Amino acid sequence: MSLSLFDLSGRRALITGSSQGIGFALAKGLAGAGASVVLNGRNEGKLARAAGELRATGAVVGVSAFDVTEHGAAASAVERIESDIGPIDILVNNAGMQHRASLEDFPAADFERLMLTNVNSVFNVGQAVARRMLPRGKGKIINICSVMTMLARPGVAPYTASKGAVANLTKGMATDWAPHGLNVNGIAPGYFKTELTDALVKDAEFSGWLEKRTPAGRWGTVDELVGAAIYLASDASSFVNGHVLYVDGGMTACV
Ligand code: GCO
Repeated sequence: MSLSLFDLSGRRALITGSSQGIGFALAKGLAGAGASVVLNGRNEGKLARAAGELRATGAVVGVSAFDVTEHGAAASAVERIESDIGPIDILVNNAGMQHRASLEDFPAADFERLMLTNVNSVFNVGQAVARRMLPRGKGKIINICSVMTMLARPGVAPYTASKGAVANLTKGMATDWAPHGLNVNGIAPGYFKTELTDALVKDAEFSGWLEKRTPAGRWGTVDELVGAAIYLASDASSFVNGHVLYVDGGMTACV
């Protein structure tokens, strides 16, 4: 009985920014728990390749190419998914970007683009999907935060601000939408080896610091985020709302 709490059979998940990295790993993981998935990204070629790789595992995969920073595009894409593929039961707001520079030199245009990609996207897609989940009285929304939700680091102040905003938007969404049967929570990854962090992984000095700073003593691998996503996407978390689950090897538990 207990394991069936985590069964996602018959559920459909939309994962933004899922042609690579954490998004792709979460799509693969949710599919492994029985969900059919819809991949999103801006690049149709990368999406098609990711969908092909996932279908090869037996997963049921759709694709929806749209720019999550555009409110109208997100609304019409969600409408197309719901009419052409089917209702969205699970939304993972994963799309995000990074730009590293000292704050005094940080270009205003890059600051705005980072906020649009990391924060506005959560509102754009979250609102569009919630408008369909609310009348159904159920739905799961998972927003990808970061350890930078809680901690800053030199050179990534805008990213830190954006991930703090995502965590509080998660709490706001939970507050407004839990009365209608939705569960809205966050996952805050620590340092994982992805395309986004490749430059850091290759930096021996940074990697050495990271391994000392993390109680687990290592970088995470993206498949280690799947369990948290299945939990928050499933009936196992039916009374969990507004929670940000840190998956960080213990980094935020210690100085
Ligand atoms: C960076 C960022 C990212 C994430 C970190 C924790 O400089 O790329 O700090 O690495 O914030 O992985 O999620």
